[in-house]
Amino acid sequence: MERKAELMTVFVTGASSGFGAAIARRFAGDGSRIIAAARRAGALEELRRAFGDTILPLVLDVRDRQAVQDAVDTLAAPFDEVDVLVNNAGLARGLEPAQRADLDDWDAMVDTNVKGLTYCTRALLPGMVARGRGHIVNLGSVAGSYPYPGGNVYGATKAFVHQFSLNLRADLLGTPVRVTDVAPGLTGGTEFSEVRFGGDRARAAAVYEGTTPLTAEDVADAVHWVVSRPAHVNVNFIEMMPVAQAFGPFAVKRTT
Ligand code: NDP
Ligand code: 8X3
Repeated sequence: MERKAELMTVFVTGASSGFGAAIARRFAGDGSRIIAAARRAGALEELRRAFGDTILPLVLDVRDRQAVQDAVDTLAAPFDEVDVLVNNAGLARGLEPAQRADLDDWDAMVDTNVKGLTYCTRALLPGMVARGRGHIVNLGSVAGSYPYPGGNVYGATKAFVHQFSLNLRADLLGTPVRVTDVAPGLTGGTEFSEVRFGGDRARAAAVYEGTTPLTAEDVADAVHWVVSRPAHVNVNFIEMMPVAQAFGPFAVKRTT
């Protein structure tokens, strides 16, 4: 019999799509209160329609440092004591080799996956420490551990997520606040590849063709599992892949 997570207040970034929406639904299913943050209001309203007033839709661009701080400072009861922050908002843009990549794409990934994640963390962490209760779950990626062609800045942002997560634990020793990096591999059914390929649906679909990829619900399960461990257990890192994915040999360029 699965243990139900204690009812909590969970702040999920990127809740309008993919993993974030699945994570919001997973915790809302327990009766937890969800602050569902993203830039697009429509999907957040859908969550509220599905679960009622336990969902607080929050239109927020995590790249906007002041907006993040203002949003956290003005959270009203019963949403003002956040127990869990899921730093999920993020994106990949492009798959070009570094020498041809678009600097605007690189900026978007650094601003969202790195800076946005740190803004949300810095805004919510003091309250967690003061209340003696909290968990930060960061969405990393296998791209943060294993290089691949065209992964350049995207993978580097996820390597940041991994090391930042571990360094947070170092700073938080002596507090009960927990930190976890959840790093999935190939996961279908989200907008990730469509965003990466600038809206090219056919190219996005080809990424998953002939595979059974992970789903957003698989990732939501992992996030829910780490949060629902007993309070003395900190899961530092979970890396997960579909069975259809594994590792290749190092690439070697040979002269003929
Ligand atoms: P989706 O594109 O489906 O979802 C991304 C979410 O992030 C959307 O809700 C989007 O909402 C939100 N978002 C993007 N930019 C911002 C911003 N500036 N401010 C607030 N919200 C933002 O992707 P996934 O669900 O697949 O990915 C979620 C996370 O998981 C990302 O961090 C991604 O890097 C990571 N990941 C994905 C994998 C995959 O294969 N799918 C595998 C490993 C990790 P909106 O546009 O409304 O703002
Ligand atoms: C998303 C997985 O392999 O496309 O983080 O980088 S991958």
